[in-house]
Amino acid sequence: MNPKRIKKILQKYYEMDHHYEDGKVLGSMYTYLPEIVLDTFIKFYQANLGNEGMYPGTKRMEEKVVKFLLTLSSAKASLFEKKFFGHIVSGGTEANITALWIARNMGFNRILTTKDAHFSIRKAANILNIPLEEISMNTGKMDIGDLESKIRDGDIVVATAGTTPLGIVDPIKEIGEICNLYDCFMHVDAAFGGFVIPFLRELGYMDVKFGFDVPEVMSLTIDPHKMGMAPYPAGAILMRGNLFKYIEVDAPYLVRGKNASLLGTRQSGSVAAAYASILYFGWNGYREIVKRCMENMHYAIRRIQEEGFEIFIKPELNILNIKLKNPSRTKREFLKRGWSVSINPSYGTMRIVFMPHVTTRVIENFLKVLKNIEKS
Ligand code: 0PR
Repeated sequence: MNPKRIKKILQKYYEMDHHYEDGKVLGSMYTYLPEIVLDTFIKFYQANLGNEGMYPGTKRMEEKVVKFLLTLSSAKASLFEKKFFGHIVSGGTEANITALWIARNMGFNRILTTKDAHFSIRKAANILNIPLEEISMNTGKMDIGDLESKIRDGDIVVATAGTTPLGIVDPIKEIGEICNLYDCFMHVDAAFGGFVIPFLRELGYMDVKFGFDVPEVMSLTIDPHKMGMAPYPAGAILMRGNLFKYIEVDAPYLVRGKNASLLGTRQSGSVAAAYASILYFGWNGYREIVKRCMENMHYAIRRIQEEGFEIFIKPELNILNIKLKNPSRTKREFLKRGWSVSINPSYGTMRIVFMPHVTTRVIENFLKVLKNIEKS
């Protein structure tokens, strides 16, 4: 077939998908990206850090991205002082599995986490055959008292900095203080919050620790492909010390002869693109993104309340929940009208992730549809 015909066929399928530009996507943690970032992805699409010896240039960019992530995570020593280590992986799921895989191989043998931890933690527990015990929550946060009563030596405590359903930050510092009293491994899932919390601190919205400035934190998930404005697949796993040795295997036929990641071959155009994004936005650019997302969310809170709807739980990050009588029905009605929305059935809410594509215009359109559905 000639390319023109192929394009025509593909267009049909393209139009079946949702696109951020359409202004009807409310529940996604991803957004549209600058052209330079996408061009970089295509330029480096052949790179495969599964065989990193063949791509020393892309490997250098991976180190630069990791260095930036370590800065976000308040790691004082740089990558090159050999105190902290990191890999770009396919996403938060792989990052969480990798952290728990390392912890298990170090001898830790039970996971403690909350119901609102991302489902990838449950996947990891299942794959790695580690029992998981739930810690109860208090207004969306891990309950310290319940943790204190259940924790014992050998546990892996998984805290979340920016939960998927509510965008709430567990009390990381207090959890660390409890972990300090036991022989525990503490992992923080900041897949979403890692690119938000440092800027909320600078903007004066909150003042909490979530990273390596909490001395007990051994590993951290932080994803460029969420608020880091990088294309999939780009998650990251950061470690205090070179703990990757616990999962390293010999791979004699590869240029480096060793491999220490869950995936073998891995798409690494996204590593170059994540670096391009860091160059494009820089620290101040990311802060401006967070500022705009928060301002749009506060506009939405005011307008939602004006229209007589109720906000569920005071949001900490750029994730907002609206209390509804029958969220499943509301979701169905939105889907029928061409929207992509997300609900939290256990909280009886609809959830909006304020990514850059969720503008005030999108919110006004959303409110019109919401009023219409809720009245019918
Ligand atoms: N940890 C947290 C706190 C997360 O929110 C997520 C994903 C993960 C880990 C797993 O990350 P990966 O999906 O990169 O493996 N949270 C979103 C979710 O499950 C992911 C998402 C992104 C969903 C875009 C929809 C979408 O359009 O809700």
